[in-house]
This record gives sequence, structure tokens and C-alpha cells, in this order.
Amino acid sequence: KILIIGASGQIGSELTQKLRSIHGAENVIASDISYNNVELVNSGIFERVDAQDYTSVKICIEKYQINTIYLMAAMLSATGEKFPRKAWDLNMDSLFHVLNLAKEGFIKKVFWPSSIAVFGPTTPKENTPQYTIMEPSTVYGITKQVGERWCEYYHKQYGVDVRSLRYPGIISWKTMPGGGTTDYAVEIYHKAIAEKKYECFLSEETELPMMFMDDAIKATIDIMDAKKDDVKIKSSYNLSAVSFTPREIAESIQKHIPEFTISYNPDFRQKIADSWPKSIDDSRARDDWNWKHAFSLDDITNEMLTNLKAKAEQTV
Ligand code: VAH
Repeated sequence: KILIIGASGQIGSELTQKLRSIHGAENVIASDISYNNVELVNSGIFERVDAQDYTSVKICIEKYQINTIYLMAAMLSATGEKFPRKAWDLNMDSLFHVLNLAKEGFIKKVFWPSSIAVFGPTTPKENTPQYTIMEPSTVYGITKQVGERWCEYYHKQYGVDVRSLRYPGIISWKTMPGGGTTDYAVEIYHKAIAEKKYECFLSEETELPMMFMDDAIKATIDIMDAKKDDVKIKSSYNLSAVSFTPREIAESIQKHIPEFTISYNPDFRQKIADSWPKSIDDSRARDDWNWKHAFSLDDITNEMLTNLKAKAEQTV
């Protein structure tokens, strides 16, 4: 059985739905620190699990005979800069508990998300390679870099089967993201529909690696279903789909909503975005376990506007 920790989050909520459609709802346990996502709580088996409490996780594993954990709970880049210690404690305690439970034989397989945030201002920004300089300048990026080191260590020293992806910014319509720097690329679609205008907290030419949620979910399931020997990188794989700037996403929206306008008012998140790569070389993921993205920027815009409009009409 599968346990998703952080199932209320932007990725966790869609991962839960997808895994339930593949394995059956009775085999996928959703968990989070609170019951605030009522839709998720009512969608299938839900348990309150505190990812920072070893016993809380262990009780859930034993109650449902869990053998695979997707650890999707974390504090992201923007919020992490406001609460550095909390971000460190949440992101690291949760990883150690899950890695130790795997080392002790309670679970067989772990997925743990890393991020392009492991790269910093000294990293080559174009087509960033799998192996390169990594001096992350955000707390979140530091937790992801050191988390990757621990994942590789637990694999090498204890044979733990942990698999990881350096997610780019992820764009989705079902669940709002929380506390990320790339969240502008989700907010812009909501504002385009509601107000036909958006004030962007990043500057016009801030190019960042991005991905549609369906691609991210596919990559996550593909790496977890890959043959163990095909997953040669046990720290975390570079993963990418498209890179674009706020200006380019606005132009893509204007193909559907011609009167849409964007303005720019960079805030503290500009410094975070400027420390990250513009584009990522994910050829190792493509070579080792046949990764391939499907959604272009215009595909993403089409999906976002179509689904958000339909969702808005439902709630009228
Ligand atoms: C964030 N969405 O903005 C996350 C992600 C690469 C960005 O790690 O913090």
C-alpha cells in the first residue's frame, strides 16, 4: 500500500488522485498535518500524520501495511525565507524519519522531491547540467541540496530504495500552490480569467524552468515504476519541460484573452528567482528511464484557461 505524506499540497493532492486511479483508492492512503482540505479528506482514506513526528508516521505505516511512501510535505522557497528554522526542521526531520523507516525495513520504496532550487547564483544558468556547482542561496534550496546528499547516503550505506526528481516550477489548476516563487505562473491564469489583468511579482524577463502538473505526475510515477537498476542517480534527477518568462506567458494568454494586460512589481521573490537556472539539461532522466515531457507553454495555457473557466462556471 502507498502513503502520501503532504497529500493536501499542490503536487500531493494530484498525486493522490492519480495513484488511486492506478492502484485503487483502498491502496492509497492520503495524509497531512491537518484536515483543512475537506475535498481530499472526503475523497478516500485520510489520516492525520505529522511528518515531523516519527511515531505519527510509523503508526500510520503499521496500521495500513504501507510499503511505499511519497513524501510531499515541505515548506517552499518564499515561505522558507520568512521562517528559516521552521523550513529546515520540517524539510529535514520529515526526510530523516522516512529514510530511517526505510532503513529499518518498515517500508520498501521512497519518493522524495528535490527542486531546481538546489542550484544557486554560481551555477551555470543555461541548460544547467546534472552535475555542476550547487551553492543554493535559499533555505529551501539548502534543505533540498542536503536532502539529496542524505538520500544518496542512505542508498549507498543501507540500500534504501529512494528516488528523487528536481522539480521545476509546477503549474496546475486543481490545487493552489503555497509559498513558492514560481507561484506567479499559476496566479496569472486565475487573474486572467477573473480580472483580465495581473500584477506580476517577478520582472518581465525572469526566465524559469516550468512544467505542467500532468508532466510532473507522469515523471514521478515513471521514476517510481522504473526498474531499480535503471534509476542510476540516487541523489536526484534534473527534470525539465519548458522555460519561459512572465512576458511570454502573458503573450500566450493573450492568444485566448486579447485584452489581458500584465504589469510588473518585483518583490523579495525576485532575488530568489534570479538565483535559479533559466533552463535545465534533463538528458539523464531521458536516457535512464525514458522521460519525455508532453506540454508546451501554449498547451499549458490552453489547459489552464479551459479548466479554470469550467471550474468557475461550476461554482456559480
Ligand atoms: C518554489 N514551486 O517556488 C517551488 C519550486 C522550483 C520552484 O521549488 O519554491
